[in-house]
Amino acid sequence: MTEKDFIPSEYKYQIEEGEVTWKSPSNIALIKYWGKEANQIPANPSISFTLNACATTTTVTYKKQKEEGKEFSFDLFFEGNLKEDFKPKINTFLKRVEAYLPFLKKYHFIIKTSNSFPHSSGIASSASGLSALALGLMSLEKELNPEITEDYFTKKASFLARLGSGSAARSIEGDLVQWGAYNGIENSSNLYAIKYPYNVHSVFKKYHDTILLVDKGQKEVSSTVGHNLMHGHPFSKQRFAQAHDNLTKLKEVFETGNLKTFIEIVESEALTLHAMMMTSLPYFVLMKPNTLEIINKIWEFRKKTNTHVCFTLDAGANVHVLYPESEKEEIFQFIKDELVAFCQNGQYICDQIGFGAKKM
Ligand code: 2P0
Repeated sequence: MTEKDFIPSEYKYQIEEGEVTWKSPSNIALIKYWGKEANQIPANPSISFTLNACATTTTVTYKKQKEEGKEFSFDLFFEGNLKEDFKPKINTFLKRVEAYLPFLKKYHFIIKTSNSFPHSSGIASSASGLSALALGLMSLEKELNPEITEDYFTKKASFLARLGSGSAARSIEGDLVQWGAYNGIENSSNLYAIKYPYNVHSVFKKYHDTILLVDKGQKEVSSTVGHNLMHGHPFSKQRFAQAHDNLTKLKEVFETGNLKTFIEIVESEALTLHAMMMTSLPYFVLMKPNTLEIINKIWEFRKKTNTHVCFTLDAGANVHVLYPESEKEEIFQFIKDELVAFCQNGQYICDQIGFGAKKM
């Protein structure tokens, strides 16, 4: 499919008003997206676990205006309060998707959104937030044209979410989601994410992610700035090639359930992401001392116990601790005994692999 396929022809129906609510999860990348062209066209393919507990719930209420507006017309509520300062971000998003949703200026929207995770926990809400909003707008499109298929609905929701924020493209479906053109996966696309289409070993069917909140402060560097620093980065070519190689290796791991190799790839991806930040110009370090304390503790514990606990990182100091269901008691005990002490105010979130966004 190309961008053109997402431009609708005339709508069949007139819809005066309505309301829809979607709950959309966050996701954690195993192979990282870091580097992009315009409109969130990724420089390399990525793959993620969809999460379950970390989610945004967004209600979109729409009412047709007497006349089509010159600007977008919407009110935004975050956790019950009118949020003027979030409006520019939504406005930018609406501008980016307008060509694909030509009805936007015909309606007044009330957007009410809330997150399941604590505000400013350092967990990015762009993936869950923009995917939830994209789905809400797609629900209106489906009202206007009930003939669109489920497959088109899902792909276009991911496509629109991507225009808001790259990683949001991966938050529509579950449980393993791939985004970005890659030779080894049929129908993979830079435009939208797809559910990973091949066999996945049962060990990955129930995987845990305990998110350790090491530093809840505002990120010092926005992801958009970070992505852009991959332009002209001395190691970008090797990095992008490595992501393809890692995806090839991971494909085999998903088939066989080889956790040793899984750990190697996932931890290497996390550290490479941060290595890219440390070697860009300007350079920056988003890990905190406690991030490293936790990583070292995980390595020690894994060596001592032969369990399969591992970590991954986002573009921040928080640590995602990943482990299979069969080892959850032992590893969760370890997390409580030895890792939580390194969290800010002892805060952490127990999450696990999830199955995608839900209409409420
Ligand atoms: C990822 N991250 O694959 C990577 C790894 C963070 C670390 O995608 O500019 O918020 O909105 O496309 O998606 C975070 O960046 O950036 C991200 P934009 P996004 O999840």
